[in-house]
Amino acid sequence: MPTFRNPVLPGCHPDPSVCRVGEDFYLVTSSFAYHPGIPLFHSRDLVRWTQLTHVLDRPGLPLDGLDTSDGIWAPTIRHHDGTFYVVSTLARNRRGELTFVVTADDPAGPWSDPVPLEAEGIDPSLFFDDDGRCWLTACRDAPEDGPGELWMRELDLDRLKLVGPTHVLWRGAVRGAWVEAPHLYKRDGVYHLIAAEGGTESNHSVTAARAGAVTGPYVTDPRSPLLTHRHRDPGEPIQNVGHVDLVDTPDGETWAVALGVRPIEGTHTLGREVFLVPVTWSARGPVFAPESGGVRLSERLPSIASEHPVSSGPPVTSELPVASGPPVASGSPIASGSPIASELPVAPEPPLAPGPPITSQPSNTSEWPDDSGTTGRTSFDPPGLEWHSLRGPVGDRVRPSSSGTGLTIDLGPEPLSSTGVPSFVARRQQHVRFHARARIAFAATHPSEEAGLAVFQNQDHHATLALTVDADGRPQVVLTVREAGTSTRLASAPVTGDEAVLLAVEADETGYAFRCSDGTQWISLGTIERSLFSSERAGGFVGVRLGLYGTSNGRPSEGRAHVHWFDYDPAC
Ligand code: 6LW
Repeated sequence: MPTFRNPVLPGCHPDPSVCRVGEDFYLVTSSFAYHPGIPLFHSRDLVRWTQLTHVLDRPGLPLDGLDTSDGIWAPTIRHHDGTFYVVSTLARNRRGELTFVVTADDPAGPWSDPVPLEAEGIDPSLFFDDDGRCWLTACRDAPEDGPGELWMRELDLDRLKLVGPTHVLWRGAVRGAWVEAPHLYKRDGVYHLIAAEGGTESNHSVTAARAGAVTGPYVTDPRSPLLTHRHRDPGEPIQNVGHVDLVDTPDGETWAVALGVRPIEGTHTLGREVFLVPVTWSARGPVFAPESGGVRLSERLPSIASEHPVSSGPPVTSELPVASGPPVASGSPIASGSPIASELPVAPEPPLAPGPPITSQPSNTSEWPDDSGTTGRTSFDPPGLEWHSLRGPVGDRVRPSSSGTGLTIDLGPEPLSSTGVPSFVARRQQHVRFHARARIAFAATHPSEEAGLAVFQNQDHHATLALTVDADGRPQVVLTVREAGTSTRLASAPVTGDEAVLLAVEADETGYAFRCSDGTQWISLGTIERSLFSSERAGGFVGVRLGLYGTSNGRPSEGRAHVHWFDYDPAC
């Protein structure tokens, strides 16, 4: 039986929502405080997804000042009568602040400016009934018999305005935590309200209610939860499953996209990822994963994928050669401060040449790839859709170099620990094991100036490997970690300063190892344990990103760094 590998979107892609138009599927996910917002993906087979655009591709909604995990939450995408609709919420301090709708004729854009809706709470969704009426559902605090409730109001499509009375639909089956992520479907005359309960962590679950009329009354599906891994061994590879959206294929199958995580020894760093789950329908409603009862790493292919094995999209497999780093040998000892840093062996003579080219080869097996992450070298001409900034555009400060290749970073006053808009661009970490390297030239003129590589969870949990100068103006590379809001300088190494420097991070199940080289040898600056960057330790809703940044830490500065290239390669 042909199979594919879950997750179909690895790395931080939470709260997936999907719709189909003809043979084309479109999927959106949350983007939190990252800009541009709401990535939109296309697929013909539900397994291979290519990013088309961002729905929020220009500034408009105020993200400045937000925690990394606030911002744009849980969008829903729907198509009706030639128009695409995305509804979502701007969250602040973990509360819905503004629910809005955007529309487009073409999913690739342009998308309209956000139109505010008078909607309380979070997780809005749209349902288009057979009679052409459109209903918005969402969740909010329950004034009594709480903690949360799903509610509904009609959306006037001509005016994009909520009209008529509010209908309270349901307070959940499992209770104890908010009922959220509602989506409504109609099948054989029955309205199925599918929701998430238990919170997005280990008690996450899919629950349901049904009604004979769109506004209810909704009756709890007593089979709830219909999909969950809350009862499973914590050692199982996929956990926290929930927040589903359903879509029918042209040949009549139903599939769900769900969020889930892949923890290692209880912590995960890649964020909440998108898993594809088969669904059948019974007289009692949807049956998730009818064969296995759960979300699987290896799942049977949708029949449309078997029928059209070479549909458009990214390369089918990613059997990537691992870019082996320069050899490690003895060299300058470095100061290593924190208990979480461990010394690595030091290295000789690194080649400063780019790593091996990345190629993709077709798989010989009957299993589809597990790896749809964007990989390889970035020369930033232009940066791909996988690159983001925090809380707003930074194109005036971080831009493709005028020389044609590479990235120029004008230092910004904001450090990565701020909730402003730092001179920072980043992409998702999509593999537990990876190598990332950057070739960076930067001549700091003051110890407050720094530019380099960042492993970024949020403003209070990240590590930087940065070029700067010491108090005497001597160039050096410094490894700094920030945990729970406290920054600790872990190690430093002198560099010659007149050449570009290689900065590298390699990660596996245990930690992130940092190295640098100015062309003479690799110097190891230490390893930070993996769990420091995990959602369990950092809190919040996002996964790790790998980024490039430059800051003057609040001082006026004309400093400018040049990034020749950035490599990201999964490792076996
Ligand atoms: C999302 C909600 C949730 O809106 O987290 O815990 C929020 N569940 O469904 C952010 O992803």
